[in-house]
Amino acid sequence: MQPKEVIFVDYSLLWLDWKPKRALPAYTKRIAGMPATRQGKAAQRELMAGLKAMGAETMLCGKVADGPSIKLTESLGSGEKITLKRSGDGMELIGSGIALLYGVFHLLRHLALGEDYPEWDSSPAYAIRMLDHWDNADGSIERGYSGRSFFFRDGKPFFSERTRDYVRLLASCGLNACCINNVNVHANALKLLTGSYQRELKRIAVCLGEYGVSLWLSVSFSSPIELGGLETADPLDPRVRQWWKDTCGKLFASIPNLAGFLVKADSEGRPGPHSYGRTQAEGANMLAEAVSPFGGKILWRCFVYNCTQDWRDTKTDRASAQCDHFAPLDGQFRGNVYLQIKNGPVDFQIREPVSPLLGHLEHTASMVEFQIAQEYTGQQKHVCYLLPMFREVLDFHMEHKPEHDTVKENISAVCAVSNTGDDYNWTGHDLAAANLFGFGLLAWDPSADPEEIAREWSILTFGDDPVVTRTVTDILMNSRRVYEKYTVPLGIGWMCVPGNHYGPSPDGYEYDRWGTYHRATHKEIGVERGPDGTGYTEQYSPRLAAMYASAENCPEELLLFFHRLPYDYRMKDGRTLLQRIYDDHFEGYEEAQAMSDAWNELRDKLDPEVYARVQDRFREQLRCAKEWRDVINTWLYRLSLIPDEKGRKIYM
Ligand code: GCW
Repeated sequence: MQPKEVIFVDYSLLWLDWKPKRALPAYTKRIAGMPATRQGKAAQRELMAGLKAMGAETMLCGKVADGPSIKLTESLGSGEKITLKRSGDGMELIGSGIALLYGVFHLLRHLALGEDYPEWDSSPAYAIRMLDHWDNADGSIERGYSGRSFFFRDGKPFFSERTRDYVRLLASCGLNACCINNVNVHANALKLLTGSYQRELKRIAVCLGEYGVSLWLSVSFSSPIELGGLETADPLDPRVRQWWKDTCGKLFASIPNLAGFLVKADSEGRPGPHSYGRTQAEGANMLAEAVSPFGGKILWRCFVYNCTQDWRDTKTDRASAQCDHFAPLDGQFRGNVYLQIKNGPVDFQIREPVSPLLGHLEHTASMVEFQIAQEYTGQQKHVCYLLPMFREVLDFHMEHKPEHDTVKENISAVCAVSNTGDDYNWTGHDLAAANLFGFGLLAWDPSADPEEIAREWSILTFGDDPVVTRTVTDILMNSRRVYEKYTVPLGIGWMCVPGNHYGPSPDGYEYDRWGTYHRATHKEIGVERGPDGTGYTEQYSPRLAAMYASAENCPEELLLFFHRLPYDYRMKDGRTLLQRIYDDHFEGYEEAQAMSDAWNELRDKLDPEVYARVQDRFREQLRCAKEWRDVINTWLYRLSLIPDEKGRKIYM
């Protein structure tokens, strides 16, 4: 006889690990209302389980309760809009099944935060609030820093209890869409389209659906060749179009809750319409037509650029590529195509200007793609809370229209590259879970305050000791600026080790094909992107173009993104450019040290394992920050032979 398999839940529940509360309002004793939908029932179940975990003795009362209660009133057809209102001494939640679920999580969170009557009347800002997984079928994750995939194992989709808990985490912060496989679609993942893994996919899809999360798949543009045996993937070829229609017919019929495809085409070696002399619009529209009978959508990435650039070519500018390729096509995409635009016109760096393409799409649906996987921002070994950056982008005025011209008003959806894996704590660094939670809240309400989110996340995760909350919130809020200071200066980006993108290597990409150059000499550094340079600034509205084109008016944190300047260029505060870079690197390291010291002060206030895990990460962050500081400063000193004015140690 086979021994029975014992299943251990070997992972944390993050902010859903509700802690016992001393005092809960009396209404938490009773749940009234009888939701009929699967999502409504999930809401009721979550409410019951959450309240119990907080220490309430809750009972289900049927339609009406005798005494103060939480009443779940399910109203069909009202989308995601949720109302939480005080009703006598109780609370009433009104909305569709999925809205009730969002309402329940809101209520639980606010009870955990100590609020008795958290009234809320809210609809999400975007209909698609998405996480993109770069998970491969073999279980590895491209740019994954927290273990292996929990969606794939041994070449196939994989379902476990963890899938359910993941989906609960997503829904609890308002996320409602998830693409489970890498945009770089490798051999095994191709088969996701053909029905080979229907059973496994369906299980995942059904589980996601129960929590209102739609399933998306990344597909390869040349699937008709790779899977269909055709010799072409030309989007205008009738056989290719028919192949996609037939394939979608079968796939959508067998996978409930499948919402559409995410496509990386003509990008970093991936196949796409350009190979056939067709435009990005012709490529996207062909797929859009194939998914449209099933209400499907196509998320088409705009990360199209020349990745085989010759470093001797000083005219081609990778930053311009998104706009060059897509702005002229505005209006040519079908209604069910969303253009997915990377934050950062170049690539997810710690500091880049807002992509100008976000101001050029009047007639095309668009979405911003953030990256909470910390590829260039410390790989979840360094603490780097990204919400302040996301807020800056969403609040940015593109200045093409007199009003409603901020990024958050121009886009129709948001997504982020996920930072999760099968590590115990899901995100490698315990503090990186704040990016996951925060991204969800911001996707629901782009005006949410990153500091308030950090505070809430800290209380839900570590309990409500005010010293812990203050310290963790401060660490999170300072972390991006600190990381920026000890790594790459003033928006220039890169300077990281090629390939794995971790740690310093200032010339690592300098003579390479990826179009990411600083072109530093003994006198000056940077690429001029104004009208006398690559002309990139011209992609912005006139006032912004003029502002960025002038070194004097350009925001200083982006100075070297836009300009090539001598080391003795005077910054606004009188320091030279070089001295500012030296100072930032020395200060950045010291501030990282201060964050680590602040964490150490919490030793007696935290779970010892959590404390030690984060302390370990800080050790590595400090080692690496010192490396960045010394390599960048020494490299600049060796080029310029200008010493640090304060006489601090630079290595020769
Ligand atoms: O920044 C680059 C990453 C690649 C990634 C690519 C993309 C999935 O280094 O790993 O590929 O971006 O966004 O497509």
